[in-house]
Amino acid sequence: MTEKKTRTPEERACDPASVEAIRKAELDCVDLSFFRMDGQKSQCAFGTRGVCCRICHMGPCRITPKTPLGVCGADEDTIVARNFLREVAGGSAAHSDHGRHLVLLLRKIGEGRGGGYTLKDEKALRRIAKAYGIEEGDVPVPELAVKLAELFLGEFTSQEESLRTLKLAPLSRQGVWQKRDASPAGIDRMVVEALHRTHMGVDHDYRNILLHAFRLALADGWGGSRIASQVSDIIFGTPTPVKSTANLGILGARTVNVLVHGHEPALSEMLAAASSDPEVRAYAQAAGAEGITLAGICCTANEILMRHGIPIAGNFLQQELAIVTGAVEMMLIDVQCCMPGLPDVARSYHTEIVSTSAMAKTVGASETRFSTDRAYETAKGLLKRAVDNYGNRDPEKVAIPGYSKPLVAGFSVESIRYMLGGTYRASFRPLNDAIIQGRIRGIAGIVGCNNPKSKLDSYINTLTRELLRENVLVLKTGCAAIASAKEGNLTPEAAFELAGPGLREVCEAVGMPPVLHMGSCVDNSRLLEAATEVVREGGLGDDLSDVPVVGVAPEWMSEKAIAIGCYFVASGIDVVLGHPFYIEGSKNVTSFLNGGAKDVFGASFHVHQDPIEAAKAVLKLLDERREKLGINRKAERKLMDMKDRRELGV
Ligand code: NFS
Ligand code: SF4
Repeated sequence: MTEKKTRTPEERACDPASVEAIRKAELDCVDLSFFRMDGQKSQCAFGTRGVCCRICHMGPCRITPKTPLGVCGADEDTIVARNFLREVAGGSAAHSDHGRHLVLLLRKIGEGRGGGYTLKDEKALRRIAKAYGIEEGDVPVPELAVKLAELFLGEFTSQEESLRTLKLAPLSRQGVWQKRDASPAGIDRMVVEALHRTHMGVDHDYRNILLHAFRLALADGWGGSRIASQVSDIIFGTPTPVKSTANLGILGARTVNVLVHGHEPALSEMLAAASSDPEVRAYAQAAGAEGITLAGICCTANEILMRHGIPIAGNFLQQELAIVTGAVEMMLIDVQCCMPGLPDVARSYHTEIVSTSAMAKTVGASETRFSTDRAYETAKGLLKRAVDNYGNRDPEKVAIPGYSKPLVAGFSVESIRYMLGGTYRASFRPLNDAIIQGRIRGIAGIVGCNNPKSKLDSYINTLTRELLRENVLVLKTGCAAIASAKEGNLTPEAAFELAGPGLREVCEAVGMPPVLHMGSCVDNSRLLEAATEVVREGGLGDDLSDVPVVGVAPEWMSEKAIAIGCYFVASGIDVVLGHPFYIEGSKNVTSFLNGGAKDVFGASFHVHQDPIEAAKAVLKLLDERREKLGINRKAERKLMDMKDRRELGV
């Protein structure tokens, strides 16, 4: 148990459910990441500044005023840029490998070896195949699935040819990438090349290293992540608006609670199906439970929320807190963002932690290997095991914080198009018009994680409120979206309370929340897709660097967030960070990423540790773009008449 606790529960989290659970953990003497953060109080200044190099064994070398060069002669620019590129490689690899696993499943299904998996959305298959130029209209579905899977696998392995997914970007953006030599070839090759370039004695020019960081990130955003979203839509269905609830209060006092945590949606989809299997339900009832509550943590939560309305137990920093409620029979973990400390927390309660991925074992967790062939059987077996564990729940240790909020999620680009324009004239036109008229000032994509360095959800929610008041439409993914869900901001009613008059009018007319939940972190590719739709619809410039769109990563912690930031910037979208990268040991790297990148890609990073300052920065960036487009006049204040409403398609 970490001794030094310097912050109260109220200082660590802003939602009451988390505050209660942190307090309970203190009483139960359970160690949490929140407390360990305090133990790590003075974190290494060399690491924070990015000037520690342990790439070869002449080192580790640390750059100081007295030792400005490593043993090999590398200076701070080389070292900082190399460390940064390796982080982008880690993040891009994680997203893209997730995408690859889905592509392999798509191919299996097409070949008739998909076990219980089918293609739920054949329309999506045809639509996406068409976008890649391989849909001839008469190819049978299984064959087309195999063809598309092969094409996607080629995106991973292509040696010299640029990614085909890049063609989904606006033409002028493709031109920027060509001109800047930033178009990535195969995703795997880009990751390997990043490791090669950063090996001792290879690439030493920080500009060249950073250019590869952007190139590689593009292979993630337009490649691996985009493919992951597309294939998920084909196999599991393209999301449409769906109602649900979020926060720890969704756990049932008298149900068997099973949490899915991690990122890959294949098993959780099967669990979703199996949780309503009559046999499993009867089994739960026979054990004295009222049923099974299946809920999610982190991005797996977002995946099954988007498609099935399965409730969300919490975001990243709530993974331990969910166990602390004492009411979770089983937590299933796979890849990414699952803390290795979970089994330690679980030891104080009766929760079984089950690791389901052969590449992601955790000491202290039991293992159930999950294969696609027997997926449904495995899912049923796991749920029954959770039921068996229900009897071990210790009523003395149970305290479920009674807080949860309703939400609406499921905003894929397709569903936004329908929502705005209706079935017959589905289009982004009403959104573009609202931006041009100034009713909507611009769009902010708020994404990313939680980080125990700051108060859970606080920055995200403060920033979101500020921007809504200023008529900025907010699109969200990942743990940032869950933060809004817990605040009740993902409901159409939130528009009355929080949105400025222009945004409120649009939300009311369409019946949409002012914050649109677009999915998991790989679904940040949907944000690129949405911004591309805005460009295609016309009237707001011809490149992503023209459109009044800004990305924000408030409480980020993961390498994936760095990769996301880089592909946004390389796509021409400015990104505001709630705290800086580990680059400040190099003035050159810092000034390139936080400024110079604009000359290359038309966008850069901006660091603002205060959410109010961040909101001002977002508005300034949006207004600069509006100014350039010549639409930065004050919105005419008038109430919508019938004509306006008809134009909005309602
Ligand atoms: Ni994104 Fe989603 Fe959450 Fe951060 Fe982790 S779950 S993939 S990395 S912590 S937002
Ligand atoms: Fe030191 Fe150079 Fe080796 Fe890095 S690569 S550890 S700076 S000698």
